[in-house]
Amino acid sequence: MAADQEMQHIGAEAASFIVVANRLPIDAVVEDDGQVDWTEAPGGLVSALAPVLHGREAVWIGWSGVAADTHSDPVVPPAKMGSYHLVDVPLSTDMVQLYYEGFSNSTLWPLYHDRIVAPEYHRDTWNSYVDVNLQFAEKAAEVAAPGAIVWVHDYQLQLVPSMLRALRPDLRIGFYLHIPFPPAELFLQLPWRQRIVEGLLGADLVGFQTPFGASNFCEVTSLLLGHDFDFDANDGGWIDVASPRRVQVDAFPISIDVASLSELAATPRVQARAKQIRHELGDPQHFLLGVDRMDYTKGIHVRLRAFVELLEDRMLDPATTVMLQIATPSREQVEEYQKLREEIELLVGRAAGAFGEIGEVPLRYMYSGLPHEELAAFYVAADVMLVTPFRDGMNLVAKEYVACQVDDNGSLVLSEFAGAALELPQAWLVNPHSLESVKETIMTAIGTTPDDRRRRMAAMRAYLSEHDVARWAREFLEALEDTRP
Ligand code: ADQ
Repeated sequence: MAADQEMQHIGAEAASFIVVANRLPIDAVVEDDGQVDWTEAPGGLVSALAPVLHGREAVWIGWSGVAADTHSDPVVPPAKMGSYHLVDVPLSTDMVQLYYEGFSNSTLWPLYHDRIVAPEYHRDTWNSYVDVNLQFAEKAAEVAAPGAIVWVHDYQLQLVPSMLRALRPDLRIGFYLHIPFPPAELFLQLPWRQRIVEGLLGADLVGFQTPFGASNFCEVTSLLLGHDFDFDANDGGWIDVASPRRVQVDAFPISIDVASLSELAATPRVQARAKQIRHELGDPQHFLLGVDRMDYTKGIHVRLRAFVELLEDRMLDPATTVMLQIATPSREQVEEYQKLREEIELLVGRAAGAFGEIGEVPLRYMYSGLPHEELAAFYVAADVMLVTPFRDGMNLVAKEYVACQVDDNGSLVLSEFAGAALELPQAWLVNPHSLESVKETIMTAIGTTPDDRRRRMAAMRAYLSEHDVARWAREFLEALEDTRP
């Protein structure tokens, strides 16, 4: 579609602020008659950006989540959601398989998460990744006003910054990676490593979750392209002094809407539901909780094994302790995710056989997503939250749990390999590769004094109340606006 037709379609003047992300913030609901309906899927990014959007004409560019060739009628997402005009990037079933399930989730995702499973390197998935990135870049180039700000998100779109720069040199482009950026010895395995680095360097600002991600990126850029970086101690960023545009690289740890989640957790409705949940679980003395997308990076089986061994060792009493794992279905078309689900369900089934009495099963499991308020009630109800990923960019579940402990009660067991560990050192930090240390840490968290528990939780809550998602968005966008004139 030509630029002015696209503008007519979005019903806006050319946009001054553009978000480019793999997914639009909407979900398709397929009705019984095959019609596709849409619901808003607000999420963290939408609420984070709300305060910075005042007075701006904003566009969100992304895929609807429905392959364009799976329905007889064309799949047309709504033109607007909240304050955003939505611009759909239609993807065919082939593209979803190659670009999304293939290169994004079977190559980049495992490579960037420490090779927990082996990444696959296929030329056809790479070629599709290039094609789809170009489609996103072209859409952004079509709708952007002169000098607009474009914020590109995540590992699926790492080529967009340079492609967009080539089409529209006038734009100010920021890129943010939500997952870890791996160390050189891993990243250099990628056959298309240089293309990815050059893709990212099309941005004016490249943001990562942690300083490790930022310094890993600087290192591979030096190794592959010979660029030097100056560290600016004042604002903590690195500047690529070899690039004429002086690309800035920095860490911006993402967060959550702390105030509104704490407010929700404190409501009588959620507090009452939390009590009811404990009651439904048999009013256990200790209630341990895990909440994750079903993903092999999250270390779900590590915490389940630790829990089962603690029961076997008689360190925990199955009559008075309950652990619940809630796992949201995720990437179910990818083989590694199917294997993981089978492995987890086998573990849960064995534990039920070994320790379950009638009406008394210490390890519970739900394979479903929960509504926001219900999830908050589970967080409020849990005595110990187990967050044990092998590698995680940030991990918002850890922050959500802390935000919900409005009485400063509750213990967080947190992997050292989650970005959140750098910000929440008062959690019970644990190495998920060591089953013994996970077991010991669970027991320490359960056995700590009420005073110690409160002191730790209060410190984490104080930190988070100052570092919420609105601050994250503001700091990124201020840094982006401060890059070259
Ligand atoms: P994810 O890998 O998806 O995100 P995470 O940060 O924990 O991981 O966010 C998951 C979100 O899904 C949370 O908001 C959580 O509440 C929600 N969720 C999980 N299980 C749920 C359930 N059963 N029902 C309802 N909601 C559920 C990626 C990176 C992270 C990074 C985020 C944000 O992998 O490292 O923190 O992006 O940048």
